[in-house]
Amino acid sequence: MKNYFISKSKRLRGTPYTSRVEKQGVTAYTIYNHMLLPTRFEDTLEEAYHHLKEHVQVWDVSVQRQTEINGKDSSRLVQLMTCRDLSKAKVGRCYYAPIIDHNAKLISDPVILKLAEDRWWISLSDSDFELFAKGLAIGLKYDVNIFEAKVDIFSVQGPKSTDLMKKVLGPKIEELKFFGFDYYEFAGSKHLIAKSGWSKQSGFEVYMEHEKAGLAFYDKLFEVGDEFNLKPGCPNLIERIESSLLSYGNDIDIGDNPLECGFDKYVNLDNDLEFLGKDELKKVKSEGIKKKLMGVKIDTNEIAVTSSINIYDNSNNLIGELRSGSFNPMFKQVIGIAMINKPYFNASQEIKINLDGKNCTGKLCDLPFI
Ligand code: THG
Repeated sequence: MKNYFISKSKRLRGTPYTSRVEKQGVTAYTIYNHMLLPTRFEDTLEEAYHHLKEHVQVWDVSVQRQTEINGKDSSRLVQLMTCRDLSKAKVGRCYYAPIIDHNAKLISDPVILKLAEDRWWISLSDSDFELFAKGLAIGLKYDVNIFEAKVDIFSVQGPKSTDLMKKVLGPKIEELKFFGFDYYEFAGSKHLIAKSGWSKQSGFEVYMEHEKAGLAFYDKLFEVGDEFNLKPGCPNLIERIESSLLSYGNDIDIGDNPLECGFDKYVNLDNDLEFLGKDELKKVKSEGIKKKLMGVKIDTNEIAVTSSINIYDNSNNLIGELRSGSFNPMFKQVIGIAMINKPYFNASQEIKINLDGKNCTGKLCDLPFI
């Protein structure tokens, strides 16, 4: 596939780490929340996948922007926008939660951090969330402040991430539980660190608020990282599909509701909570969904998905669309994520798909893949 340059400008913001990753050999970016997100270093995608699963990488994921919502009505507003029950949410924990509109359509699938009883960060996927939140708050006259916090995340991902972090911060970091966060001191500043990240290889996310100390922290990791075979990296398409981590704008978007996306465990309807789209979701639940996110295994070893690709059954009936995919070295074939129409929901349904002029066969499967 031919690739093209991105013309940089102020509008496509860099991050505090851009100078670092450019010295470290970044070779491609995508744009996410109007910012630069590295997508490739010198290693191939497949080399980076194997490295991520064996060692440890540091990623510049500043593009995961934080919308801060604080003030007297902040909990009410956050709950109004999500179908996940946050009434018992605890300070010091992260919550993956679908943000939906009045028709129960997906606006974003952020990680929500509860910083204090009346202070939240919404850690966004590539989506138009902040103006939606502001519009609701203005219209409802809620007593809240909403703004983009000055926070830039770097992520430490891979099986050796705990050993690396321990070397820099000490053994206390080992106590952090999945999706918990706490504050750790480095270079005279406290840093919010969560046990989270967009891979299933275990890792941490450092929510950097103090640029000087944060960059010193980033540099320190590379200073001591050799013994863990540390490399600069970025979210890996092969690993994230294999791990079934969804990508907003690719696998799911504003045309889908959370039940169609398989977010059933984050859809809490039996309660007195007030949130947008609740009646619509109850209706969808009683009538049943008409499309559903599923896995696809395709008998080929090459794919580049740059828009959705139609999927057919053996009688040429359109049964859904492929939304992302990549060759997977473990499955030794292409695997992908697709939105499949009713009544073709059964795993092992045989499929046909045309990839760049080549007719391919394959099968549906349930998510997650592993
Ligand atoms: N970290 C932070 N912000 C983010 C992302 C992140 N914002 C954008 C994007 N990623 C949001 N999407 C996801 C998708 C999946 C997960 C996190 C963010 C995830 N899911 C786990 C899973 O599916 O098993 C755990 C979910 C849970 O147990 O609640 O980690 O990566 N800061």
